[in-house]
Amino acid sequence: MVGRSSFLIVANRLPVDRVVEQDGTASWRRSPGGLVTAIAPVMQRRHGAWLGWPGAPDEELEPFEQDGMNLISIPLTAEEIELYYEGFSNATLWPLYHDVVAPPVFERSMWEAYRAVNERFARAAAAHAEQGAVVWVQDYQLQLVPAMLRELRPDLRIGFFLHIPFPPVELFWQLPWRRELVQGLLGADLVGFQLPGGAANFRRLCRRLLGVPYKGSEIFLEDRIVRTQAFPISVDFGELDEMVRRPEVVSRAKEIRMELGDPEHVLLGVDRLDYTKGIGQRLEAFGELLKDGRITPGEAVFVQIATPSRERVEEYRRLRDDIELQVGRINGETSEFGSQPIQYFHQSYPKDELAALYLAADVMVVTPLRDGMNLVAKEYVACHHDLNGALVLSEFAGAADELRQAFLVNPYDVEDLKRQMLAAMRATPHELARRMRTMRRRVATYDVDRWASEFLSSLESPSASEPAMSRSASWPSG
Ligand code: ADQ
Repeated sequence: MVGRSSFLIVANRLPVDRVVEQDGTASWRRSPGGLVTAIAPVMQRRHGAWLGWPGAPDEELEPFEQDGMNLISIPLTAEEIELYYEGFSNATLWPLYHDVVAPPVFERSMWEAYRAVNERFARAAAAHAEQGAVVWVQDYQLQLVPAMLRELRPDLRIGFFLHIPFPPVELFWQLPWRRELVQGLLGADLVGFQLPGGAANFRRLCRRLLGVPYKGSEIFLEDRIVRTQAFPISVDFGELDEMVRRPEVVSRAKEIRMELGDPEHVLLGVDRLDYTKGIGQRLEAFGELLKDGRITPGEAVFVQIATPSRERVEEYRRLRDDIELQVGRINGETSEFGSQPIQYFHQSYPKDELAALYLAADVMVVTPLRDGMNLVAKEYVACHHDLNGALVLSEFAGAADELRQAFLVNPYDVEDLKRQMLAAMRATPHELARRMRTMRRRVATYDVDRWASEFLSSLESPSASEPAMSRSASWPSG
């Protein structure tokens, strides 16, 4: 039995995946993905507890320890997975917060499940937190938890971080449950966003929707202050930088280039297979460059790695079919015997294999239509101590705010995509080094440790609002 903790992470998923060996024995392995990559090192240092769903329906587990973290499992039924996770989180909030690039689904049953599951997380966090503990709630699946938790445990210091963009007021307004959602977030002492623009959108929304005033980064409720601030997330620069210097990773990178037929340019895309990532747009642009004769099939190879993602959500199933059809069409029209210009892989890879791919790539193509940050762009930069390599980066990724020396591109503009991809392929080593050096300085300085420690020191600083004196948050009428 795990006791109460003074530091808790509350996230949709536990940071582990179950693996079943050939002999049938099951164990847990640290899972890939942005959030886990970012927070696991901090958790291990602080010996905290992590609350989350273990990843399979109806799984009731006793708390257990893994990689120096206490893990507390929150069970979900198959119906809750469908309505809360695939439904309200990924078919309603995900598209709504990403500029409505796909139409959001508004369904009452999904909302009800979202509320019930958020309540379960809040109760579990209340039960496992020591007096005065720090609780850090993660992401869009749990936006009601801060207020629910404050209601149960006003002694806690509660932080919330949103990993995806916070949309402009005009888009958020569509949500039938907009009031409840904003009130949920205002239960936190500190609400963190990737970019200052997201924080500003949130403050404006609070004023318009609830009539609460704000000044600078502070929102004034009747009995306390909620701070809002941007904390751009980052990667473990040191770990990646060390990894790509290992002889086995260096030789694997060389081997990858050989296996690809040793083309002059290796272009690379690495994404969860998600409609916000602009995968179709970049492949279309690459296909046009081939068809226009601006590049030849032997000259350049595009490697697209697409991690399987949310495969039970309709929109994602359709996307997979569309992308695979598109890859087949472009390859069919442009391949020569023995070489296919687009190499497509619908698989997950271990970290060192990804690092070797980053190292092998001359041009990293990151073209989301909207993205909170995009860690792939920063991982690529962290892997190029050789100062070789070009980053083509969408203006709509949060990372573009920091990585100004990338070949910035508007992914909605196919001509711009073609221009920037060509410019990246044709740039001189001197120009690439100049750009890469500045970007590396930025990512090395603002790494994931700094992200987490800045959020936590802001949450724990005395200047943050004192824990509420009353048992519940209150809002002025209006
Ligand atoms: P994601 O949308 O998942 O994250 P991203 O930031 O790019 O997007 O993170 C993906 C992570 O998964 C990267 O660390 C990458 O290395 C890893 N990955 C991708 N493909 C992989 C593969 N085939 N095999 C193994 N690993 C793979 C959300 C938001 C982002 C935000 C992050 C963190 O949408 O905007 O940057 O959270 O806050």
